[in-house]
Parts: sequence; structure tokens; C-alpha cells
Amino acid sequence: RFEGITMAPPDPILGVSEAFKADTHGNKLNLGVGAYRTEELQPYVLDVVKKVESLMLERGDNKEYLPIEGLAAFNKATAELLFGANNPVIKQQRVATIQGLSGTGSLRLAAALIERYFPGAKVLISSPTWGNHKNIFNDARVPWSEYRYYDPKTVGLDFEGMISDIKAAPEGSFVLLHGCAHNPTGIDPTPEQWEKIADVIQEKNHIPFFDVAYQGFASGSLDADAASVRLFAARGLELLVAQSYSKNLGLYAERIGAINVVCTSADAATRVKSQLKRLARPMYSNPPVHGARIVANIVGDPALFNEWKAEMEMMAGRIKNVRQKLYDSLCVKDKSGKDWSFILKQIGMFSFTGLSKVQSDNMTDKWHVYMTKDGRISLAGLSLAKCEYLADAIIDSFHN
Ligand code: PLP
Ligand code: TYF
Repeated sequence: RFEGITMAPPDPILGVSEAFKADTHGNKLNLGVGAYRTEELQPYVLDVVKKVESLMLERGDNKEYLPIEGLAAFNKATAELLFGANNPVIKQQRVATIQGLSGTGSLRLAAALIERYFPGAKVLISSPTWGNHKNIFNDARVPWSEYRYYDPKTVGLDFEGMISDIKAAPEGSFVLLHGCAHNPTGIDPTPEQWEKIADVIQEKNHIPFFDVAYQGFASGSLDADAASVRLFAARGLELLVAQSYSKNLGLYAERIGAINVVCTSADAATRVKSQLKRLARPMYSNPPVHGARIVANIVGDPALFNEWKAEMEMMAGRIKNVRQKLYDSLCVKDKSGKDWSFILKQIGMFSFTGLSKVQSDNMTDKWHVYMTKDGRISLAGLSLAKCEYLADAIIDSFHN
């Protein structure tokens, strides 16, 4: 019975925060989890979110159940934010959108849809990718394999490898793509490369499956960060897109996101939506309302929407500033001639440093810098004041 159950391994990302908490050293730094911190390294609730929450309280919004598909105003807002309100896929009502339990829950619903309606179809995921992708598809019993993505030699994209692996996959596979700000590498395809990726996917009758967890957080612009998804939609392809508001609105614990399925007709979208609801119903019945109202109220009010955009630009800007300062500090302090420019080329919350597991252990054991063992550091958890200390730690660990 329960006595026979063995201990589960800790989550490789969230486990880092646990270890950090237990450390009492004065210089300790948590660069593990991808969560935005202020220059004082404190969690940040957006002003626009606080404003909307007080409005909601004043209005006395009730706590009745939402429908299975979530808040209608949210579903409309989230699809329009992703595709643009004037996109033909929206105008022609070809998108089935339902509210999900943030990015993770939305990905899990999509996986359930694949398992039920595309039995045996494989999902191709990038190597490396966000660790939870594998867990999600494993638990949904969806087979997956990896395509080449990161090239350690160039600390860049292995574009040839990526294309040939997508080409070699069985026709009609799902290809999981990070919409922007690839986690963990911070390396995105260029617009020209996106076109070529779309060509191969189209040739092979694959179905693109986007994970959009950082819209607005990569460039600071919501539209620019949705360009990859819109490029695929413009080709008239069917596609899946999971969205998250954890990072761009700082709603981590509210669990607010959505799954969008772009179909070839409005009729198909209606049927797909009915099936998504059928999958959601026995899992969690209906989603939470609070985060959905926050998003719908902000996106639905031009003044609040502009406030959000300004705060997002501020957050993305702070990360760019620490990225630059870290690079400058490394260049000044390191006498080995190592090329650090990859740090400036990477985008989003993370930097993939190329530190090995042993070197990452040195970062933590000797310098009290907490990070994942794949060499990823979250720049969102770094302050300008700590850049020089971090540069010392990185240089010491690389030459260790
Ligand atoms: N996908 C990627 C690539 C992520 O980095 C994350 C984490 O932020 C998620 C999905 C899901 O996060 P959440 O479930 O908090 O929306
Ligand atoms: O990669 C990260 O750090 C974020 C946060 O199970 C995260 O995506 C990490 C692990 C997890 C959920 C979210």
C-alpha cells in the first residue's frame, strides 16, 4: 500500500529555491527560477494589477463558478493579444480558445487533446527545453522526441540540425516551438529562420505547437513577441498555442493562461472547443476567475493597457540593463580572452552560460549563487549591484 511508495525527485528548477532558502550566507543569490525581481531583489506586483484588483473589490465582483471554458471576456482578450484583433483567424472565428491553468495547465490540456484525437502522434521538443515539457507529455502519454536546437560550439542555434530533425520526423508530428525568449537558452530563430522552419513544417504536414510564456517580456513589445505565431497563422496553418500570464503580468500564482487551437473553419473551431471543455471538465471542472478578470480588465481598457505595456517595458529594460552590466563586468575582469558576447545575444529572462554541472556546483557551493545545473541563470533575479560579484563567480567557476 502507501508504504511501498518511493521518494520522488525534487523539481530541478523549483528545488533550487528550496536550497537557496536554507542558505544563510550574506551574498547568496537566487538565479534559479525564472521570476522577475526588483533591483532590490524583491518580488514585484505590477501597479496596474494592484489598481485593477482594487477596482474589482470596489465593484464587488462575485465568486460564482466560471463556465468550463473560463471567462468569455478573457478568452476574447487573450486570443486578440496573441494574434492581433484584426487577424483573419480571429475575424473568421477559426480559433478555439479556452482558459487554462496558466501555461502549464494549457500545455497539459493540449497534450490531452493530442493523446485523444491524434493517437500515436509524436511531439518534437527542442534540445534543451523547459524541463516540465517532458513531464507534461509523459504524464499525458504522448510520445515525444527531441530536435537539435542549441549548439554549444557557437553558443547559438543549431539551425541545420533543427531543420533536418524536423524533416526527419514522421509526417503529421506536432512541433513544439517557443514563441519567443527560448527557455533555457535565450536563443530565438531570426525572422528568416522562422520562415524556413514554417516551410519544413508545411512540407511535412506537421502541426506547429507554440508555447508562449514570455509575450512582451523578450522585446518589451507584445506585438513583436507574437511575430513567430502570427507568421504561421498567416500561412493558413492549423496550430496550437499555449499562453501564460505568469511573467508578463507577474501573475505567477494566479494560474492564468489559455490554450488556442487555430482551425481551418469556424465550424471545426466550435467542435474543437467543445472537446477541450470535455477534457477540462473531469480534470478541474472550471478555472479560477481572479487572474482572468485582471487580464480582461487591463486589456479591455486602453489606459490600463498602456500602463501595463509601460511596466512590461520597464521590466524587460531592467533585465537588459543587468545583461549589459554583467557582460561589461566579465569583459573587464576576465583576462583569459574568452568571448562573452553570447550574453548580449541571448534574450529574455535567462542566460545560458555554458557552465557545466561541476562548474554550476562551484557557483553554488563556493559562491552561494543558486542556479540550475544546466548552466542557466535567471537575469530577472539579478541586480546591477550584484553583477560584479556574479562576474567573479562565473570567471572563477569557468577556470575551475
Ligand atoms: N513554458 C515555458 C517555456 C516556461 O518557461 C514556463 C514557465 O514560466 C511555462 C511554460 C509555464 O509557466 P506557468 O505555468 O507559470 O504559466
Ligand atoms: O523555467 C522557469 O524557471 C520558469 C518557472 O515547474 C517554473 O518557467 C519552473 C518550474 C516549474 C514551473 C515554473
